[in-house]
Amino acid sequence: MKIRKFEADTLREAMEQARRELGDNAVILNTREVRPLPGARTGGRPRVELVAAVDTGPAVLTSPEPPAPREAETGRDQEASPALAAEVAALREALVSLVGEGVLVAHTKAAPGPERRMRDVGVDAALAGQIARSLQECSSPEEAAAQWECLFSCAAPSLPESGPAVWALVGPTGAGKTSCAARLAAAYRFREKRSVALISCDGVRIGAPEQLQRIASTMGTPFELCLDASSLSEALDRCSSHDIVLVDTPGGPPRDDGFLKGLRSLLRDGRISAHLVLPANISREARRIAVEAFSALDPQRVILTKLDEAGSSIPLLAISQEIPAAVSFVSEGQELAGGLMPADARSLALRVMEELMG
Ligand SMILES: Nc1nc2c(ncn2[C@@H]2O[C@H](COP(=O)(O)OP(=O)(O)OP(=O)(O)O)[C@@H](O)[C@H]2O)c(=O)[nH]1
Ligand SMILES: [Mg+2]
Repeated sequence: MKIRKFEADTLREAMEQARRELGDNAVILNTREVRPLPGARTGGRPRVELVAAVDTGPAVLTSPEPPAPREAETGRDQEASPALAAEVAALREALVSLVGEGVLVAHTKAAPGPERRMRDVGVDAALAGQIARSLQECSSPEEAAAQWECLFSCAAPSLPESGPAVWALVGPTGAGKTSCAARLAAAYRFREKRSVALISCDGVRIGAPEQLQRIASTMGTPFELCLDASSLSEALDRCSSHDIVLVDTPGGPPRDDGFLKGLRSLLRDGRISAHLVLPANISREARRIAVEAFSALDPQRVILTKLDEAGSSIPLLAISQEIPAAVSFVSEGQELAGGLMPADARSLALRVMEELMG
């Protein structure tokens, strides 16, 4: 293969030069506008640079050693023949010398394929392979979502046959527990017309109880502050006529055994069910630690928050496989009203498939 760079006043002239030198079979690899430096002789007019190539049979470039496959690459990546890899490496080197690394990166560093993207965020390799293969047969993200919604387990929180549903929101620091308590209270109070009470057990975060108390008073719902298990049980007795009692708990480091022990002890009243609030934007490792630690509280449901800050929806696939219970709600944004929605398997799958197929 012969590769040449041409420069002219217009694209047409540059193409003409390429055709003259390389013949009618020349293929244009890249074009760009070259702006002259201040004071250049060209009178300040931009010129056009064109890189073209023509196949001349065996490669005319010297081939370096084939590059060793990168460790993380397996499967099909490694099956490419060494001769082909060498030729690609030589072509790459020639192109870099002609057009520069930046242009080459912009043109050739395509996003990794769906399988790699899934594996990179922690999706089980076998599952990632299966999904990636199925995507090749799907004509739309909707079709793929219909096929893979089964991976997402979503369910509304259960309401007890008698007495109030008492949901304690637990999770890592800053996950969105207090926001969820307020949003759930607003949603059940105003949309579902249920009677709701709010309890804060957060004696840690400065201003947290006051914040919830203000929201409760705006909504006209009772509010209690309970800093230990016995005062919480007494408050629950007083809230027995309500439909739903939302208990906000303090955040803490999931690795801290003392914190978890304290939380378990605080929530020991049998009427309380834990709901794990998990932000979708935390790192894989932080998520693994949080899921493992808070699973000790046997959460009845998981609320996924901060979907809007997650950057990518693909990790939702991994999250769905890791969490210990069905997802009840998902949240986005910081508004009190509207940001919390019932979780729906099809729409979670669609978010992921749109990104993988986009
Ligand atoms: N973008 C975005 N921000 C959120 C979401 N949910 C909560 N937040 C914000 O995240 C921050 C922390 O939310 P909180 O509700 O105070 O979190 P927390 O889990 O109660 O925090 P601690 O009590 O300190 O552990 C606040 O600024 C919220 O407005 C969400 O879904 N999306
Ligand atoms: Mg809080």
